[in-house]
Amino acid sequence: IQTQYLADYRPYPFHLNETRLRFGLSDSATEVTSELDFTRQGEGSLILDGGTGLDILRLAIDGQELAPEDFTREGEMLSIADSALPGDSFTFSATVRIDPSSNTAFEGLYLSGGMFCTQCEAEGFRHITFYPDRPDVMAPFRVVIDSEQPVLLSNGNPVGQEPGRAEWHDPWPKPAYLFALVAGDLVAISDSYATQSGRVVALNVWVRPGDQDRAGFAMESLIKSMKWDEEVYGREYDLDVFNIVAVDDFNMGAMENKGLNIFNSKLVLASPETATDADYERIESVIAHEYFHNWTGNRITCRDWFQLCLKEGLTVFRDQQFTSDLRSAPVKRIEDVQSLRARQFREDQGPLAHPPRPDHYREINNFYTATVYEKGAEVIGMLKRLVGEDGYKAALDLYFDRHDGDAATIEDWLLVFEDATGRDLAQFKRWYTDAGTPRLRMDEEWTDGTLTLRFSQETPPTPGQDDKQPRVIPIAVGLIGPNGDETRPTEILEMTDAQQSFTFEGLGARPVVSVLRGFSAPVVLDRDLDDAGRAFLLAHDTDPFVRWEAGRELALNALQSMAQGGSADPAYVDAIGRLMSDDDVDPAFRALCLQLPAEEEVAGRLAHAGVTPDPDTIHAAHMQLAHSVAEAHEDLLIRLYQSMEVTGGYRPDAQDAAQRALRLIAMARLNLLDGGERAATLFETAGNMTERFAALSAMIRAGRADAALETFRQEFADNRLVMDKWFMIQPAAASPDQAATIAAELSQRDDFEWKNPNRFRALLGGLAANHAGFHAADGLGYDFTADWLIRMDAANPQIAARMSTVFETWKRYDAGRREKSLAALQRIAATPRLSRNSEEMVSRMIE
Ligand code: B3K
Ligand code: ZN
Repeated sequence: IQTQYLADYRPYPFHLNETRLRFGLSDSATEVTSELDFTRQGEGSLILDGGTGLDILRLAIDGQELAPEDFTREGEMLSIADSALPGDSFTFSATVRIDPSSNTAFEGLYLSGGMFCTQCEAEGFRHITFYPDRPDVMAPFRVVIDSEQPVLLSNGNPVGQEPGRAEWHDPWPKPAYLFALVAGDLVAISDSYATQSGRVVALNVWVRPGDQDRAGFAMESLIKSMKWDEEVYGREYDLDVFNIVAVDDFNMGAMENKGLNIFNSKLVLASPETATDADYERIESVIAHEYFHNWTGNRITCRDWFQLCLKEGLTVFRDQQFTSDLRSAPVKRIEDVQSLRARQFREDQGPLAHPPRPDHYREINNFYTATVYEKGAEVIGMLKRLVGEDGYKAALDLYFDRHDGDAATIEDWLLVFEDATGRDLAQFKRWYTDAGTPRLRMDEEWTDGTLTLRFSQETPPTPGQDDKQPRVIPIAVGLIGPNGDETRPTEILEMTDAQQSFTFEGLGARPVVSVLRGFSAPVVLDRDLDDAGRAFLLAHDTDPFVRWEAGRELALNALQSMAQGGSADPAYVDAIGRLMSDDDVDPAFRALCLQLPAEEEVAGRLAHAGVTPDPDTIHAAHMQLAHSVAEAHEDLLIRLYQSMEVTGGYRPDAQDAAQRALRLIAMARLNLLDGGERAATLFETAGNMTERFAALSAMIRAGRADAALETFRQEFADNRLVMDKWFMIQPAAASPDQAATIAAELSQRDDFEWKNPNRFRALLGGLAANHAGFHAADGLGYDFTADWLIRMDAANPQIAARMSTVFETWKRYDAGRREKSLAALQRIAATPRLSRNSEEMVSRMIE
């Protein structure tokens, strides 16, 4: 396998003036004719990317068919002999035949339930035709689709539509990864939007006939996104139409193709009866994310794939801002930190660690990671904290001005911040080029009204990066007086050295330090604060993040000591009771505080402290702490379960969702005392999926779900998305000793349509979400997972490789588990014809 290096970047020697494509669609023999107008702009031969699945029917230059000696095909490349080029400007043309019906990798042109669709990012276009398939080659596109399918869509504006044929023109130069085509039996729900300058845009959400009544929320979310990007970033939409299509078979969440976003149907379709509050929130944010890419990604794209976080980090940051504006900012921040810690910190602390801007890869699809996306967004959050609101706005305006139409780099991005604010960002750049999560240690010294905070930072080695230099860390600090009042509001301390102190003078009494407010930097903070201090912050801090964090630390400390043979610490149980009974506190925030840190997180914390985590003991500790909370606060939980009931019709807004969240977590705690009684009643009576699904999950945990699971299955057998939930929750909520067996049984069912990525992820992801179940000492979880990864790899390498990350923490555990997980990984590695995707992932994990 060849490794690609950032240092090897060379510009393409030709400029592409226009791309014209004609598709003659047919399930197994689609013909694609391309005409590419090139002009030489540098030294080098004409080399085009093109996979082995392209059957060449004709190649020509300026209409002149090429003879066999005019070109060579090697692997995924077509080279044209210099002698075949007539001069500096010419039109290259190819007619190829491809077979969408055999495309189970869902990359390039494929079929999903009889409908044609495409996925080209990162390198899928080369499976459609020969092309300079790299993001820095941009051109306007003209596309003609010949097909009997009733709806024929591509990028840009429609310029001709007649039965059997459609023509599209996209005037905005774009790289091939943003190309899209859809042809199928689809219906739209339609609306329109007038932009701030008065352009009227036709909006459509295309779904299968029968799904229209579940597409309304996606449309509302799109309109909110268009408005928000105008108001907050001054960015307006730039075509006459904006189409969204829902597709059942899709490798990831969604794709920002210019003017034609293609979505996994689970991120479009929602009704109260079929989608949960979490599904609604996710739909809203992903619709926004893809829409926001129109500027951050499409109008300004990436020079090469090493720069992926240029568009992804920024677009995640923007969608996070959008959700905070529409819903609750503190709750959104806490949720984002939870996800960052669970996914990105885990990645950064294991064998797959890489910088937000990697400098080498073997398979780029393996780098659509939490580090590129979520850490990429955190780095922008830090930049904004350092330069302030005004600096950020000035830098972004300059970015859009200076780079519109460009394929840009992280250097370009940092330079607009330097130019707009006058700051030197040379040291800050390490956040982009270095992997690993810094450890930040804080010690306090108090003398005569002066508080000194001594910080030290250290980043542990990561693969290929042994020595780490200090980073710029914005540390947001506030001080709380002994009576609970804030004595110093938030200020940002800028740490740049390995060790650095900051003093606060003229303080009357010793304050409690509220540090890393709003999670001002993606670091692991270490400080000596006793349980009383944490309980104090949980009760009094004005910063919601630190408040939540204090509760979480109490819970983690309790779990950590219980998992090492200690007993449940009353500090957490008492403090959480006080918070729960405070009706002035947002129910969503209370719900977050009542959640216990995931077992996986406890394992990570123990490993970090040098203790080998035992999944079974951690699971037992988790159950026991939840039980202690339930017993200590039964009356309070019952009161919350009753008072938080939402009456009236279902609305997916933040207020109602918050009440449901608090009510349902109260139910989950009470479930440990009432043997699933409340859950069983709720399952029968609830009218929405949020409550029914929480009830079903609680019933599984209470061991009384057999009939309910069957009722649920019968009711939703025709709804793929709901059935995914059914496949997911059974291994996820099972008792650990049964989880792998249950997953194995489910995988034998006829309705386990494993080639569908959502279904596959539901079952394997459900098992992996059961920490003690996946890591069961008998190794059944590892074996089951490896069997299916091997099978999936032959059909869909991207999905197999992505799912293989369930093994990334294998080195943390005891010798018996390590031996079994390593054997599973080695078995995958030894599979004949293993994909480049899985080969890269597995070898990085084994090394
Ligand atoms: N840009 C796409 C992801 C493409 C993944 C390719 N394996 C979706 C997004 O981030 O918006
Ligand atoms: Zn994105």
